Amino acid sequence: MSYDVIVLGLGAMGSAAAYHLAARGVRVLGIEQFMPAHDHGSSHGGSRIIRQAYFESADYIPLVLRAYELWRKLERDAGARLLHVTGGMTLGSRHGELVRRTMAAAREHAIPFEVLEGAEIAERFPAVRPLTGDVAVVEPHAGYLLPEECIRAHLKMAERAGAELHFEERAIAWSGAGHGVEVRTSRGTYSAGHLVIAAGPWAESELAGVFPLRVTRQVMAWIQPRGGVTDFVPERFPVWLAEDPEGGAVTYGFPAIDGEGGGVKAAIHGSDVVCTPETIDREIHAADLKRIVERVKVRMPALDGEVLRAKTCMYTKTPDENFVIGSHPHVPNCTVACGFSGHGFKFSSVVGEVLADLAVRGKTDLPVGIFDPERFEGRD
Ligand code: PYC
Repeated sequence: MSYDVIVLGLGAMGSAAAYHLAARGVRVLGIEQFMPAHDHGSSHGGSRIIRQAYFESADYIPLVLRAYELWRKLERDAGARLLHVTGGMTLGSRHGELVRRTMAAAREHAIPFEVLEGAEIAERFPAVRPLTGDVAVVEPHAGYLLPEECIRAHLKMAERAGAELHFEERAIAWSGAGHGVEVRTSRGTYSAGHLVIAAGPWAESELAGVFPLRVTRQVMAWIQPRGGVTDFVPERFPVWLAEDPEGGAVTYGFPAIDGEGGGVKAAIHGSDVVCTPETIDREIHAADLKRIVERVKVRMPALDGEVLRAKTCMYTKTPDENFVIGSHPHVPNCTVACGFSGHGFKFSSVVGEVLADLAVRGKTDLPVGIFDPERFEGRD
């Protein structure tokens, strides 16, 4: 069977790409090895942060603003609530990288924020006991997305626009073939004019090591706060990121979005435990939970409670922690999206738009220069 575009991987990025392509009248085939919105990769666990004051680089801000527009459009079209604005708090020393870079990025793009100091932080957010010297950069438009619902909404709209979606079908091999591409799967062989590879942590194997990607094991924990969730409800507790007092390491978390009994989700951003989707240890160990609780209770003492549940997921990191989006360096008619480095989900709506632009027009008007796939060429 022949299509205009085949999308390999229907997770966060692939589902959005399939939707944007189909909405443009392109004949799309989407192929996914699992059932939709699965928990084997990087886009599960009920919540993902969305924020505008982008400490990683101000270059992401025009994209995240477009992502907000597209999330709201998707909500209207699919009839689903996906994006919840709670406000966001970035906590740390005024002199630390996290706070300084957050404020600098916000100023560069006139993103609104205010800075709370010392006792003001606990007055606004009673669950927080700031450390000496802490400030909180508070941004009003931050919040969280429901990742599984977002993926389902993109897939629903893709199918409604005419995309053909195959689940529980594993890609075995793909190749550039003349003016197009060919994909062999566990069920058949398909050809298309263009291939989009959005394989998440499977990118390393799908792309045969073309990019220097490093997949790491991450653990998310849902902690029952001592004394209950009163101080953690979204009206009193925003999504947050905090930098360790020694600098560098970042923890993050969410309000109690599932009410009393649902716990408060928190995690450490990044890890040194390298894995693959096949080798990751999906068991949760006492040491995993201890590591998270020890870190978050420093500023949120009530999070010293019982861990109700926990789950592993994976980051796929590039050396500079910027995404890889663009043409495959060696295969014409192939666009790649990978290396989302643990901060990509919020962008998936706009990444879908970019991938559709690249597959159909060979270019995009959105600013994606920092994601150039060729930037690693010639590096060790
Ligand atoms: O994308 O904002 C984010 C984030 C923070 C920690 C992990 N992801």
